[in-house]
This record gives sequence, structure tokens and C-alpha cells, in this order.
Amino acid sequence: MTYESAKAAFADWGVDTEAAIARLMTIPISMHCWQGDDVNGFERRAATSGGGIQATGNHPGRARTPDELRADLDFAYAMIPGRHRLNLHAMYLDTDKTPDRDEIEFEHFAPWVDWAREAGIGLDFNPTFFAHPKADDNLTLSHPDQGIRDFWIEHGQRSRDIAAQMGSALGSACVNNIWVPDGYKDTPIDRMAARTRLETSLDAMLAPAQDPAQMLDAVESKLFGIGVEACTIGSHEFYMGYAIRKGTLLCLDMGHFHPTENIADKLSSVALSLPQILLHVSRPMRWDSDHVTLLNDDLLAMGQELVTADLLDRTRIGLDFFDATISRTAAWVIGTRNMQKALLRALLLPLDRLRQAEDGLDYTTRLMLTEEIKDLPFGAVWAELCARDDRPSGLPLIQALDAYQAKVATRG
Ligand code: RNT
Ligand code: ZN
Repeated sequence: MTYESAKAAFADWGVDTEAAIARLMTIPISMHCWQGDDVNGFERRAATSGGGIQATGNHPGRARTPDELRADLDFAYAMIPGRHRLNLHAMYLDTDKTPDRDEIEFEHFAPWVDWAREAGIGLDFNPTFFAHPKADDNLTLSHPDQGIRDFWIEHGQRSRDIAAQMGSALGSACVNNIWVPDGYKDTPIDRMAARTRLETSLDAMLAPAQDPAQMLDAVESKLFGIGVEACTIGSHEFYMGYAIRKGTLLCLDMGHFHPTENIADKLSSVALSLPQILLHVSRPMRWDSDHVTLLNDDLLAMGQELVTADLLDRTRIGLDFFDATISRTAAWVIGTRNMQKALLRALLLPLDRLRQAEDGLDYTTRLMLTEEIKDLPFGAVWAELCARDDRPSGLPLIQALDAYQAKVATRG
């Protein structure tokens, strides 16, 4: 089907495809650096695992250096329509020096900032509270030892400073997202003590004022992780309350809830109490498995909520998945494009008709509408959008992904 006939088909339903295309092109997705190298990072010291977020798989082509990772990112962005952001973790510093986590500085990330400026890409940031000897107990900001808490508070404060400098250097507020792995494998006696310690540490970390035009604090909750099955200190209730009281963003990771919970349903509820939200778009399979996002019902629901609840201007969309069994660059491209496709489908909905049916309690019409519009030619609009931005789609995209993977597969 040609774009012109697709445009006419949508126009019959009162939907303007040009407006949908134009809107989608303004929505940045924050692509996560850690899909490119299986969450290894570039610290020049023996890596420790931990935190329950290790990638599984051994597909050839993992980026081993910052330059390789940037080359892979350049390729991935060239396959994705629009202009986007990069979400960097502190462990991805690019320097010959070997600062410990409590010694990191903006200069250690300067090559990333230069690259981002050149590419017109915004940066987001994350302190790294895992894969470090001082996180081996799965306790960081809530550790009973004050010295360990202070170490991580220092790391967090430095991360906030670095984020602010990134935001100022690039003229776009950098979200600094805090996720800690803290929790207990087996049932604790004193949850309150641990949660109080986490709160006190966060308060200390967030005490220095920062300019919201440069950086924004976010906190990420979790239901459970490998090794902390009995209790996660930073639970959903903990961070939702904290974000509301302290005015930070709340990060909702789609893999961090009970498997049958609908994360899209949460947006309108938390948005009534919070000015801004951060998303970690992911695909849990039975648990927080961080599979590459598909264009499935969960993603479609997320896109739809962002559009219908008018939350696009106060939601930062970030991705969080890592699969080491497939081409890492293809994973980025597929997952990011799927998020965009979900948003495009939402932007192409005949919302006035749907709302009218719902407001009139005419659920039959609402159901007829939602099911009939599934047959509209969304694919032709997406293909047009890709073509206009000089991005491949369909078979040429697959060829491009294959060719790039063949190139990087020789990495040792
Ligand atoms: C872990 C969290 C967190 C991490 C990244 C690497 O469960 O989802 O967001 O995936 O910080
Ligand atoms: Zn996450």
C-alpha cells in the first residue's frame, strides 16, 4: 500500500497521518549504553558481578572499548528515525585513569560529551551501585556500615555533578537515575532499619542543590532481583513515596513489578502526584529478564497511555534491556524502533471517537472501534516516516543489520 492511500484511509477515520509523523519525530528515546557490551563497562580493574543484572549469552561482537561502543551506537542511531539520547552508566567512563567510584569526575566522561555534541545526542546518566567490591553484599546506600554508605553517597553526589555538567554542556537536562540493588536473600528481621538507612543516604546524596535545567534526579524501584528474593529495600512503595515527598522523578521499569501487573495503567495514577516520570521500557519474561522489547500488547498499551493521558511532555522514555544471545546493535535498533512504532500507533488512533463512545458508556462501539482500527495501514505510515528520514525498513533494514553484525563479529 502506498503512503498516499494509507493517508486517505486514516483521513476517513478523522486521523491526520502528517500530524502523527511530525509528533513522533519530536519524541526522543534514551537508548541505554549497556545493551552494547552486556553491562560490563570500561573500568580498568577486575570486574565483579552482582546486583542480579548480568546479561546472558555469548554472541560475537560485544563492544570492548568506548570507541567500539560509540561506533556501534552511531550505526544504531542511523537505523532509527529521529534524534535520540544516550543513557550512560558511570561504569562507562572513558579515561586512562583508574578512579574508584568515589573519585569519578566529569573529565572522565569528556569523550562521551564531545561525541554526543557532535552527533546532536542528549545524554542521561546513572550512578553505578553494582559490580563493585563494596556492593558484593547487595547492600550499598542501606548498608549497616556507615563507611560503605558514605562511599556510595559520594559516588551518587559525584554522579549528580557529572550529570549536571553533561546537561549544561549539551543544553539539555540530563536525568540522573538512581537504582541500587539493596536487599536480602532471606527474610530480614528489621526492614524498617534498612529502609530508614536508604532514605537517610538518599537525603544526603540529594542534599546539594542542582539546577533542574541541567539535571533531574530519578529513583527506580524494584520488586525483587536474583539474590534479594526476600526483600528489596527500594520497593515501589518506598520510592513512590520518596519521589512524591522529595520532588524527584519516579522511574517505572516494566520488569520491576509482579508479572501480571500492567505498568501502563500506573502512569495516569502516579502522574497525578508527580510532575515527571522516567520509564525503563523493558520486557520481563516470567521475571525481570530484560528481553528486547517487542511490539506486543504491553508496549502498545504503554504508547497508548503516554498519548491518551497526554504525558509525552512530562515523561522521559528510556530503554532497559540486554540480550547477549543476539546482535547487540540489532537489539538496540529493534527495541527502539518498536517503542517508536507503539507511539506512532497511539498517535494514529481516532481518539475523539473512542472518547466519545467511552463517555457515552457505549462500550460496544468502543470495542468495535478498537478492533476495526487494528486493520488500518500503520505499516505504510511507518515506512513513509523511515523513508523521509532516510532510514531503511523491511528487508533493507535486515540487510543493514546483518552487514554490520558481520563486520563486528570478528572482534575477539
Ligand atoms: C536493574 C535496573 C537498572 C539496571 C541499569 C543497568 O534491575 O533495571 O535500571 O538495569 O541500571
Ligand atoms: Zn531499569
